[in-house]
Amino acid sequence: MKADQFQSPDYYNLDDLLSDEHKMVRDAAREWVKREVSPIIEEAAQKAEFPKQIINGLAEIGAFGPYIPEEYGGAGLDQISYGLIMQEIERGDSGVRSTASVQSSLVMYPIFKYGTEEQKKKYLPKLASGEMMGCFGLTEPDHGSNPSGMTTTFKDNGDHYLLNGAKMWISNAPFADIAVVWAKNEEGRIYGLIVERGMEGFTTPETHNKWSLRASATGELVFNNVKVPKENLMPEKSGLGAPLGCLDSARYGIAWGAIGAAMDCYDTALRYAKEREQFGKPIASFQLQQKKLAEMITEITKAQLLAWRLGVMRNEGTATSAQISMAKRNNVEMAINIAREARQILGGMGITGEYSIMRHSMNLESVITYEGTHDIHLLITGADITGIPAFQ
Ligand code: TGC
Ligand code: FAD
Repeated sequence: MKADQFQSPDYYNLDDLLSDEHKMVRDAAREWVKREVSPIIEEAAQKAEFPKQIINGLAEIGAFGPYIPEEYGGAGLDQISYGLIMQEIERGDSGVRSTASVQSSLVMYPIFKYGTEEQKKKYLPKLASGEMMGCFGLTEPDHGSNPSGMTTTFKDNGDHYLLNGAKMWISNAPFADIAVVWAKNEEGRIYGLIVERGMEGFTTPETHNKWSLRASATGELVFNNVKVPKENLMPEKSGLGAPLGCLDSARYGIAWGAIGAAMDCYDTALRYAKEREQFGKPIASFQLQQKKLAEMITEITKAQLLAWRLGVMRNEGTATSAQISMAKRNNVEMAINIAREARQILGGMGITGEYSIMRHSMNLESVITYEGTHDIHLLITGADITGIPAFQ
């Protein structure tokens, strides 16, 4: 793979909207990605291996629990810093950002929000340092977009719960030490349980043959009469709103992350177009290529503004779930379109692993599907503006 020459586009001087702390956090993440992710990520993706050696570095740049308070090992940062970290990591690779998103928003966040004080003390510091890795089990083989239909259940069995069922498409499952698992009790009420690797009857078979997110490990969670200690149930929130609350935080991170992937594709295509000559001129001199590049920077700039404004509202505590859905949907579509156009600017070279664009393009096929599909987010906006849910 070519040396990482990334230069971040900032057409509307958005840096002026950032504090010194935001820029410091962002620049540290950017430097780390250049140093530790870019040199190894293509090979990891080609081999379909999660590069475990980056876990410590992710922890050091504050990517595990950026907004979790310092007393629990988190970085204690605001939502804009969290977004900027996700942007920089996904500039490197969506799969690496997935690992950070899951650990922060889908494992640490529910423990922090819905867990007991004992659970917070036991798990959060280790998750923040990367000593312990987690995964999040909501999706099932027969319930993806409609998680409320889940059939994974737990029942009271004296001094423990008995957990049965299966989860599918779970990021980090093959190596996670713990899983935050959403299951129904005997009354059909959804709760989150912390399941630890090693519990009898709990297995995590890996999902192979993915063409997307190849540097991220995906797997199943299978529960066969798993005895889960009662103290592992997170008691502070139940119902579908509990896992969906975690998704709000992760979807927000993706709205920023997708900008990173798009910026990398744009920057690569711009440099290539200025260097590559055909018909005796740089291809950047042709109007058709300029149209592509001009539209890319326009769309990136709009997405940056959307994410920044959403971050401000998240900091104020006023952002709605529907506003988050709009940003996730818009920014991922923006990124996938830019990846496709950028790939074409590189001609044949665009399909090779010499450049990052094809990997981003394939990764974004997962990003547009997970954390709520493109269709589901449109329906969330539709329901919000009309007051009429059209999910069924
Ligand atoms: P609905 O009746 O609308 O809502 C049920 C309850 O939940 C509340 N609620 C929310 N609460 C917090 N945040 C949100 N975003 C919420 N959305 C809804 C709602 O108020 C209600 O509360 P209550 O108290 O009245 O019970 O539920 P529904 O069954 O009609 O479903 C709505 C729908 C389709 C929007 C929802 O189920 C959905 O978002 N589906 C998509 C599923 C999804 O996103 N799965 C993601 C799995 S995790 C993942 O993909 C990780 S990828 C990780 C990575 O690698 O980065
Ligand atoms: P389905 O729900 O079967 O949808 C199939 C198609 O039907 C989609 O186009 C969808 O938009 C459309 N559709 C569904 N319902 C409607 C409707 N009402 N109206 C119109 N169209 C509709 N899940 C986790 O819990 N944890 C994870 O860590 C995790 N990681 C993932 C990693 C990867 C790489 C992938 C690919 C997925 C991951 N997921 C995870 C699962 C992901 O959230 C689901 O794939 C996603 O929610 C969609 O569910 P599904 O695949 O079952 O598709």
